[in-house]
Amino acid sequence: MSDQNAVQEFDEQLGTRGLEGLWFNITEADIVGKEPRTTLMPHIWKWTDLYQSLLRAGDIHGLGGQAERRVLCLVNPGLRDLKMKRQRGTTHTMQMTVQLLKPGELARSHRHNFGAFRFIIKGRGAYTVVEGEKIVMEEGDLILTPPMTWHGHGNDAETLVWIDGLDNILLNSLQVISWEPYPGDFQPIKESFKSTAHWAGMARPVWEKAVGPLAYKWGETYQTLKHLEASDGSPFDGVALEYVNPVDGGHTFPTMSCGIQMLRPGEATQTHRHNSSTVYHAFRGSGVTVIDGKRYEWEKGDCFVVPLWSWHSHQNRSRNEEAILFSMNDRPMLEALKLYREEPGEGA
Ligand code: GTQ
Repeated sequence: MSDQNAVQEFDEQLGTRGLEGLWFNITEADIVGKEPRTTLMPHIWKWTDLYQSLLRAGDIHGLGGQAERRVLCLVNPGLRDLKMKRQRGTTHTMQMTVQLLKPGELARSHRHNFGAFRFIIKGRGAYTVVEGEKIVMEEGDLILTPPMTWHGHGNDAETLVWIDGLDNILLNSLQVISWEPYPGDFQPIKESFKSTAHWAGMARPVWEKAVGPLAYKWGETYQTLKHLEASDGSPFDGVALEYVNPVDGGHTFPTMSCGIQMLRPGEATQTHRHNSSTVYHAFRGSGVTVIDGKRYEWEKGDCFVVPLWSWHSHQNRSRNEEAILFSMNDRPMLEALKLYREEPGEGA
């Protein structure tokens, strides 16, 4: 018997015993090396495609019955061929989606152990109900639905479009994901309106134990950005803010973080990379993000992904107008596991 046959026969024998050899051969070296390697790909979704597809989904798909939500998932081209839908995230940990709710519609209540947020991008007058508290949705607002909070959405005004961000892809890969419908379609709205969504500044009610619904109004967010306009800002991100969780002062969620950054007219950032991944939404203005040497030009409404360990820098293309990027990233998850790494690029 040739060596090759002996190797194959031995491998098969090991297999029947639930074993596999590890000899650190070339194949493993291909997968694991000195630097992180990712199957994620950089990608941009243009607003015209997103919006047209959403409007079409609005014509074709109603809510209620089989449809819990009317949502389009942004699927990373590097994950497109994975077998299960629940693995085909925007990154290997997070999902960004766009959602449409038409006037008169109700998206029934449910809860799950993955965290979610909404960032409102178009329209006004709709609301989300989180743990019985009715929160109005207006452009630029960020609204959190922490894990296991009941939530549903309603609309008695204009057609509304928002972005959802979820850490469901991570929870799925950890095999701990759970989801349940509200018994009785839509949760009742509380009469007494004392929402934690309306805590003023840094003061919070001492009798509130759990993290309830949280909302960050655009007016306050924008004011903070403008206050910092003349500051140095981050060399890599311009005037960049993280949405802090007011309950513990930490990241937006234990697993993921939301950010908003302003690139001032003509501002161009330095290059860096990190082993967290980021999904961006261009909220205002236009610019270009260079990812591993390739230019991704974005305008208002576009979404794009910067995979982990990719070199990247941003530029506002306008000489007179600011550009504002909303984003989500999985850095908190990496930090919690003490795995976070970051490197400046050449010249930074
Ligand atoms: O609106 O509650 O994009 O439960 C995915 C799952 C949105 C939602 C998503 C959800 C929701």
